[in-house]
Amino acid sequence: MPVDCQHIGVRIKAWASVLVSVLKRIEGVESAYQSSRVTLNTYLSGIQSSGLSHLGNWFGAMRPHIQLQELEGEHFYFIADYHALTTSRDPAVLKNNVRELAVAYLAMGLDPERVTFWRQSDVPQVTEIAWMLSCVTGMGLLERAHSFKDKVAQGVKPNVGLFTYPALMAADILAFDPTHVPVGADQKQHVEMTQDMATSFNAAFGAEVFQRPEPLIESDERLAKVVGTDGQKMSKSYGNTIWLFETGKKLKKAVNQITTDSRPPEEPKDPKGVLLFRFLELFLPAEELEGWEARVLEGGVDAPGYGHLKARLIEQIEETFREGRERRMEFLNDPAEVDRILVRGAERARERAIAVRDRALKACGLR
Ligand code: AQP
Repeated sequence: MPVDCQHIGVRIKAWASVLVSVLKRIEGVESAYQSSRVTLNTYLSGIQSSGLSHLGNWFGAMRPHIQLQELEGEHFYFIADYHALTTSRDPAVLKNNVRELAVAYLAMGLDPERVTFWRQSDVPQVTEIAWMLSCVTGMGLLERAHSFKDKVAQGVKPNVGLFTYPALMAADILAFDPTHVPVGADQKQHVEMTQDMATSFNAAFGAEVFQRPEPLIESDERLAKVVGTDGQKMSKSYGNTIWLFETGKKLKKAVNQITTDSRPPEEPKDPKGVLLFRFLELFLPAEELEGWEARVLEGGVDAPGYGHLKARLIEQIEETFREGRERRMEFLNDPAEVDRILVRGAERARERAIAVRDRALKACGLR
């Protein structure tokens, strides 16, 4: 039978154009679906009141939390005071840390009208959920937690609370059905454990009780894992932090803790090997930063010494948090307003957590 090549070519072209239009439609549906999901997103995260919030907490967590409140969706942020109890032994210090953390969030722009903001211990349903999750969590999962292992390696004497921290954290999250958990890179594993616990519970009782959330981490690694004055991850328990609102002589003292070496200013140096630049990168505009880097790389009589770089860093930290420091004083002078915000937040948070707790109780036969 003779083959009509021209005819086949026309048919292939026609089919190709139908296929392209179908694919375009699928793409359109997908992006419409994604944008409809964006409006439904629920963001949730917390910070331990185990000390004063530092630059790592700010860049890795608090700043993204405050920026996210601009997006449509629901926003939940809390002060993890039960978590702080794993290390805290001074009631007055713990109380003060809770207040300071609440004030820091509010001073830096968290809007309690748009965000449900509360103290973890005001929502006891979370500890009930933590118990239910512990009962479906293998010891092996908790034994693999990097954060626990790092703390023990740093000489922290572990207690059971520190060991089971991931189960309480999973409950903190799952009690509110969030879709996204904005955290620093160090918490990625804990959010993944939360996903595992949600799946284990649902599978164990054959019910869709908990929703698996996704971690949301700054894509810029310098922000996702801010280094401390000794070059390790900045962490309250490592004693290498710079407090967000530090100023004057104390700020100078903190910045002076940033490890440097004894090489003279004239000696050309690779900025990548100078810890101070990890801090300058967080604060200076790109163009200015490049200028300092070029001068350090070149060395010679015009090269800045570590003292110059530290002075510039101090100036920029002071400037960045000037307004926040002023607002902090206003909130510290109005504790009743801070309490009112936390109490109202806890009421809203409890409502949500009670519904999820009841779902879990029912699924496992306790109700
Ligand atoms: N260095 C950091 N860089 C970026 N993000 C960080 N976060 C903490 N340190 C850095 C993020 O801050 C949020 C709250 O952390 P947390 O205080 O609740 O617990 P943490 O991660 O264990 O912080 P610390 O300072 O190391 O506390 P301690 O020493 O008390 O355990 C999280 O989103 C975290 O990723």
